[in-house]
Amino acid sequence: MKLAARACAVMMLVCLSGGAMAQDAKKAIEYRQSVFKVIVWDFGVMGAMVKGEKDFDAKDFARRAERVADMAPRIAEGFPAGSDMADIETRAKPEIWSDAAGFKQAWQRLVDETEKLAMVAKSGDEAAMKKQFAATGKACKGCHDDYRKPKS
Ligand code: ASC
Repeated sequence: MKLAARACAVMMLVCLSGGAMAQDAKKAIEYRQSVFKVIVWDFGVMGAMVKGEKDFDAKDFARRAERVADMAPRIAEGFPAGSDMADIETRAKPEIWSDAAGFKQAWQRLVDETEKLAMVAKSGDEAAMKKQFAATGKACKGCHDDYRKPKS
């Protein structure tokens, strides 16, 4: 192959793989944002019950706690390497990738607290459920404080 043709082929491959990576990053961003939306759907209703804005329904609370515990482990999958590079504006801080160990720890804390919430909710003990809901909210907030940019 002539040098020019070879250079052209290499350039095309670079562009194609770059496009595929951007596509993967976009999919990961859509995935993680969807997971957070699904979590907030249930966590919001539970919060309204805890705050007394909505009647406390222990059974419904437990059903939602199960859902949240099922979603939380998925979060980490939504932040693969390179998904900070997409040309898409998000509130994800670069520390998610530069401090991957810290991010993993904060995420694991959420997973643990949501599991505990689902467990406690099975008891139907309203006070215990409210207490563990607060602990779970703290795990949400802990990660947001360190790894999420404030709303602009
Ligand atoms: C929510 C919600 C969060 C957390 C956080 C807890 O209901 O949407 O992000 O709780 O505010 O402090």
